Amino acid sequence: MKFKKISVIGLGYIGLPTAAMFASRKIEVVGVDVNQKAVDTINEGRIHIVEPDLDMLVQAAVHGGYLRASTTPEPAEAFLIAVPTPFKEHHEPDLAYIESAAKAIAPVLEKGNLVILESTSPIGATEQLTQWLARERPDLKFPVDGSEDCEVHVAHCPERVLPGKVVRELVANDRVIGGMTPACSQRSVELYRSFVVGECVITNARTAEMAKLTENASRDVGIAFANELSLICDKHDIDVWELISLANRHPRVNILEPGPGVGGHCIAVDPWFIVSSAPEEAKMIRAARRINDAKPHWVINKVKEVLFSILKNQPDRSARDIKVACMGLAFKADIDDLRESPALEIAEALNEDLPCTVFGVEPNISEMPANLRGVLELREMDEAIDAADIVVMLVDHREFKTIQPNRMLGKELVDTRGVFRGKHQAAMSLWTPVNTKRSTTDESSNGIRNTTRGDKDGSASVGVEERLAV
Ligand code: SAJ
Repeated sequence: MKFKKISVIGLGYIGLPTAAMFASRKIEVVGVDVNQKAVDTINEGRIHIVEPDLDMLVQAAVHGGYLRASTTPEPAEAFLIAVPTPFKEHHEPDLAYIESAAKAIAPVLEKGNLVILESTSPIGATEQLTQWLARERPDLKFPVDGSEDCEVHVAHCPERVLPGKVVRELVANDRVIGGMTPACSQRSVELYRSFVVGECVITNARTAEMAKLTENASRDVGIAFANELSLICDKHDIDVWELISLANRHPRVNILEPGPGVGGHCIAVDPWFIVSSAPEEAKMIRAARRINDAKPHWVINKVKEVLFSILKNQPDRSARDIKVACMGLAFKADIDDLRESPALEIAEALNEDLPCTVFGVEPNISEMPANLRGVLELREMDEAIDAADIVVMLVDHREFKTIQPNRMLGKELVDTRGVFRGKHQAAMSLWTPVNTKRSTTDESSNGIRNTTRGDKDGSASVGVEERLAV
């Protein structure tokens, strides 16, 4: 039986594209969100987040009369819950948003409805959701304990789309569908079939929950391996980017990319749900989280080392004269999302810790978030590079990849993303980035300044500490 009316609870990075996708198939969709501003924006046919192609999709859906937003749920045939699942203290999952969503939809549920949990969830969350619904609506039969004798179907169907490619991946990716019962799974497949071209693979709710967590934990472990390699290479004076590209020529090796740390609200969060459910067993998953969380601090220290060597080699300058450009503030390339961004964490820490002038460059935003206005200056790319003594490359945005290496002449570069590798490799062959350490700072034949390994041996010239002081 086809669905005629669907409700999506939570109109964020996942809920809104999902709602618009159903609406694009001419199904009536009511999106529900507690944020009145987001609701108003969507009802005008506009979007409150940045995601390629989503604006057109939402505009067409709203103007075509298939999508509307509201702050209160209303009856529908299927309800998709796409609310955040952050962690609390000690990395314990916080299901408060799911519980609120359950309480909000319970009064409008009817016999024959389907409820799908799309939010990334710890093992057992779908069972917990079913119990919350059953408690709120004792007049309806729910599949508590997997009973087939139910009037409302419940399933977990985790979202798996990549921010920046959401619209394409929503349609193309396979879906893992974990019903509380086989009938719940079957009903969910019928729903997703309306727009998913990928395969809909059926399992049970707990396995579906763990599958989603496993995907993100696997990526986190892979990135941690690359980040660990970057530290080892730095120690041994090896270019980690060259090393990885060589190792990846092996037919069964595929190492991910090191960076300034892991950001976003998924990969840096979800592995903890596994760790908190099996603290004794999840040793590697925990270690990966720690390695990735430590990387921003390593980058901050690296910039401090560079500053230290500038002051050591240019005794006439004080730290106050030095300008640091932090290139990129988003959590990854070509998006505007600053939440849980290691790049932002690094820029803020440098701004706070150093007496230098620190500015941020982020081509995807027009102003700093409210909490940073007047604290961290936002500058245009070219202007920032011209002014900077130290350029810290934090995000590999497409704009930064067009920067010619000669723009770095006379500047120190800390390139956490390998932006100046690959395309610029030949041009940069005479130049030594900071993480391939050399023992002294000097001018190389092309005039680009080499960066030192800092003064870990404590041999800095007298007076550097004083000039570092605020
Ligand atoms: N990163 C690296 N090196 C890499 C790849 C990524 O440092 O080689 C960093 C990024 O810069 C970023 C962080 O990791 O800071 C996460 O970025 P991402 O592109 O790996 O992932 P997300 O968080 O945007 O989306 C992930 C995706 N999961 C997987 O690829 C397994 C996506 O499919 C999920 O739907 C999403 O999490 C989610 O919502 O859970």
